[in-house]
Amino acid sequence: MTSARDRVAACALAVLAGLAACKKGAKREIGLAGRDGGPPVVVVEQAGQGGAIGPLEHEAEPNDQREQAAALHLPGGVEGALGGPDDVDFYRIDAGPARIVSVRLTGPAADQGGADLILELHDADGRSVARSDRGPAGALEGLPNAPLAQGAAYYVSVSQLVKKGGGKGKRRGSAADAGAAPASSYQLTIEAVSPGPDEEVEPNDKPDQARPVLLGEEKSGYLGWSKDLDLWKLSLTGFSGGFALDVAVDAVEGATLAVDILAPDGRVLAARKGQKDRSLLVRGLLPELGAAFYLARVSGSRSNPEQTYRLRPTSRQLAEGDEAEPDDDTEHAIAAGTLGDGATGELRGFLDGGDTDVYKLEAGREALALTVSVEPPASTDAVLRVLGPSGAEVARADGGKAGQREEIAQLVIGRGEVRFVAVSGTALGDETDGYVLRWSSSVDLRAPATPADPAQQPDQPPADDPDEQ
Ligand SMILES: [Ca+2]
Ligand SMILES: [Ca+2]
Ligand SMILES: [Ca+2]
Ligand SMILES: [Ca+2]
Repeated sequence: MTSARDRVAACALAVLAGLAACKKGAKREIGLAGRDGGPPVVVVEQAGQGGAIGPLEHEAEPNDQREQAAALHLPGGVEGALGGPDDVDFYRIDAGPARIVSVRLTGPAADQGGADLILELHDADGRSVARSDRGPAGALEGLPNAPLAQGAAYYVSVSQLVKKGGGKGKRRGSAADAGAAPASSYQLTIEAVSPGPDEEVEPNDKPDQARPVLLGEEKSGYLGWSKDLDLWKLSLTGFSGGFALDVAVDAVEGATLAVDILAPDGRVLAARKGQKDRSLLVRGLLPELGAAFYLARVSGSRSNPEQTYRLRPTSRQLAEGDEAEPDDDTEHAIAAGTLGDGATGELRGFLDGGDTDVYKLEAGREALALTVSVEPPASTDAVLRVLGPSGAEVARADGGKAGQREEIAQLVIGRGEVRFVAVSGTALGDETDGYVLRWSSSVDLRAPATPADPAQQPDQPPADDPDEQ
């Protein structure tokens, strides 16, 4: 939904940065004009947004303190330069009505004399509201949808990342920085944006700020700044018994996604972490009885002001043997069956983003030998464990590589004892297929005869048949 605006803004920045990366064909027009060595003028036609940026104003030093900050008009922009590693430039924004703004900061790459820039939005008291520190020099820093409260004053600061410590990198205050280093130029722009009905509205890091999402809907949001948290309210109305909730979040370039599913009272029901540049799935959540909604909390390792993630909750009918989350520990283990001579079972599940699945095998009436195996999908390196009644590990299989079967064979289980089977592993977080877990039990021929019921013991052949010698 935001692509047109994003493209325009990205093109504007690309023009600012002197890059030739823009494709024509967008409805909105962008022009760049310089007047005989005068300041560059960036014109952004924003049919839907009613904004235009340009010409860029020039920074006026000193502006190292908030009290010295010049106004950054909305929409507007400024050309400035950091005079050294310790220089900080402040600009003031007067919000007027409550609104959402997109702030973008660009500068040259390191080989063009650029610095690793940091963009930060502060409230009137100087508290950090949002920070973009993606680096390196030349990378876009941006806050794509920062919320401004009505009538409040805000400050934007531009600074640079200075490597500290005794490494071989630049040192603060070293001779090289004392005055020889050229100023690092930057361009800072700001414009108001209007979220569409399927886009997030910041702030949304608290439950009462979460936007509702119905099953089957798709919503989008930004990992908008460092440590941005986005909460979504996943409606569970109309959920039938035997159906489970699946949540998909599409990949964001450069980021490792994390998705937590929370109960209305804030309990974390599932915590998943994906892998860089990959989507993340949370599958098979069985809604608690009476729960009207769950919360999905989306975050990422790195912000991306240009590309949104997309969130899609769906429902799926569970088949016999499908796991139902949460089942991450012995307390929430899935009852997988009762051990007995000749008893078998087959179960299916997913190991999305650091998930662990625990199954409970009920006590048998006789000493048994348990064999359990897991066949993971191609990209998952599975770990199979058997746990005792207290949760302590009694057996483990982790010899295979990704996609290879793991097995624990002929594990002796005493009469009346409970065992848990735990499946975990390094999964991609968005692998389509799940694993298959199989177990079987048989009377343990090595176990001593059960004293309480000797008549039931089958006739056992001697371990060493003399006739075969
Ligand atoms: Ca966000
Ligand atoms: Ca947020
Ligand atoms: Ca699972
Ligand atoms: Ca699980």
